[in-house]
Amino acid sequence: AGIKNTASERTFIAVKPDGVQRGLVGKIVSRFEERGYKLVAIKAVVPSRALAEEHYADLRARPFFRGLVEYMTNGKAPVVAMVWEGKDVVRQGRAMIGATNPLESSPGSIRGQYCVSVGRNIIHGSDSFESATKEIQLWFGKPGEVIDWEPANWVWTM
Ligand code: FUP
Repeated sequence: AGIKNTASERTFIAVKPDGVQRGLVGKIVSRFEERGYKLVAIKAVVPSRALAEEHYADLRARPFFRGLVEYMTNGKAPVVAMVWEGKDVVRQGRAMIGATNPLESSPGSIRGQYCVSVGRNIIHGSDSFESATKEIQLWFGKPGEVIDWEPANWVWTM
């Protein structure tokens, strides 16, 4: 393996329908902005079954898979899908989100502050560089959907 430049890597973050219904989109966006990350894509979308199944393909054999896909796709609220960019954002994003199991998510994390149930854990974040690449392509695969832009230098420090 070569040296990977994580200074400007990107990750896929999604506020799930329960997070949208609870009005947590702004707070979640704020956390990433305030940490110093750059928002390079955002949209509200009710994913197709095919998209949700592909997104969670690794979990296809798990007992909760059907319910998870149903919840993500039922359209009672959209998913707010985002791409965030910056130093170590894949691993930092996971740290900010907190553990999957609510009993293990630290109280300062997003899940640790806002949810108690693994099946309604309000947010998704890519778990590796490879997952991020796949998920960004899956959710924002059309040309021009991810927008590079220059932050003002007084708020952007590496
Ligand atoms: P995470 O990457 O933290 O979202 O965790 P996983 O990829 O293991 O799980 C993806 C989603 O499946 C979770 F966000 C919620 C759901 N899930 C359950 O409903 N029950 C479980 O026991 C585990 C996961």
